[in-house]
Amino acid sequence: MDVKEIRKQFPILDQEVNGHPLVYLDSAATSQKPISVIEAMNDYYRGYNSNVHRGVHTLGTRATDGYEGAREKVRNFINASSTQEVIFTRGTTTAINTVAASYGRANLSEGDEIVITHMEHHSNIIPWQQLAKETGATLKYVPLQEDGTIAIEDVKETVTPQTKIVSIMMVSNVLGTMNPIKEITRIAHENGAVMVVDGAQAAPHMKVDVQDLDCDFFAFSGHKMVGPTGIGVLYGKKKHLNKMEPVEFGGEMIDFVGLQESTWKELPWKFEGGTPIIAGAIGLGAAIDFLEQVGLHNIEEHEHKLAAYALNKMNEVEGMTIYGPNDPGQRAGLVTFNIDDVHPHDVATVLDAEGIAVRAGHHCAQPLMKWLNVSATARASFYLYNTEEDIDKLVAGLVKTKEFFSDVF
Ligand code: 7TS
Repeated sequence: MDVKEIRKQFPILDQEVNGHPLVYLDSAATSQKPISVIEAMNDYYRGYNSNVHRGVHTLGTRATDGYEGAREKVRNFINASSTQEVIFTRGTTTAINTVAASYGRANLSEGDEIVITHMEHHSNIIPWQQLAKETGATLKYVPLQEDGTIAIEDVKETVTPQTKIVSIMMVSNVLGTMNPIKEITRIAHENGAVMVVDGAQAAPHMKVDVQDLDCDFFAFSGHKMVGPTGIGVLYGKKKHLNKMEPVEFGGEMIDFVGLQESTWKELPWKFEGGTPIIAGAIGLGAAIDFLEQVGLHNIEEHEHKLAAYALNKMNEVEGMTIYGPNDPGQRAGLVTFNIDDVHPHDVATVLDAEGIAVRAGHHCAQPLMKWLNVSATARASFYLYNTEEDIDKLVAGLVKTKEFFSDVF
């Protein structure tokens, strides 16, 4: 993998911020976009902008081909068995909400259980809280190990025959932990529950095979995988999607409309009410082309190397607390940390003055912050365009932050 060549495809990286070359270490929040993705969307708007699925005119046909062609790219990317199982959504959040509102409302009632973990992102907590309130179901949490991993024994203890839904992230956006989703899915199925996977931090970084995982639903966002904002995917097994009611009603998703009753289009369109996110889907298709050309295995390996390098270097800085598994083999390409006596927002501000972009805050995971016993942390997250040099600059910035604050106090 030639990172130098890859970087040339991301024009945004070639700029100075606060007088320093930009070091972008916030890809877990959103990734940057290569020229091919930007151009694919430009080409659509400049050359064949039209609505899809309706007209016979030439531009409309091209737009439909682009949109449905992107669906096939997604199908192949996650190895779904059919494009009927690939629903375009606004992102991970919308995808999980769709499962909760459609599958959840139809299948849960008082006495049933929903199981999640203490490390989930808010978008994989709140839809289930709301569903539990509406249906009288109970929301249960799998506890975490000291090092921020999930023990299979704890999953076995928490999931029971009353559990109807298990919903767990594949990779943590805070701890970097890679969770044993295949094993957890097996436990969910043994208890008669469906398995929902929040794949927002997995799909961009490793090869995902939904058939191998055997999960029932899988959600991810385009913008974290070099694609545009506003587009994401809900994968669902056909046997569930066929029985599920749509959650948005209107144009595009109907077959026959009468005065009192209507019928729905077949999968996947019954879940895509209204004019869809055409440019976004086309951009996501180009993003998938880009990632596959580099190779998901190469990306994963590169990020593991960066994470191991970062853990090593950052552990050498005095007063540093690093969260999540110590073993780089157990974590994806991000490092969440705190420096003694310095607020993470101050860390991020000092780093920003050096042109280094990291995220500080609760990372949309307040229950996890509570579990870690902190109010906030700083996080550096890596992607295919980051280098060891970026990490050297981060570490130099952290040393500077420490010096700055020890002078102040
Ligand atoms: N799930 C996980 C694991 C995430 O990391 C995120 C976004 C989401 C769901 C929600 O995705 P969306 O595209 O629907 O917003 N995570 C982050 C983050 O870590 N920093 O900013 C956004």
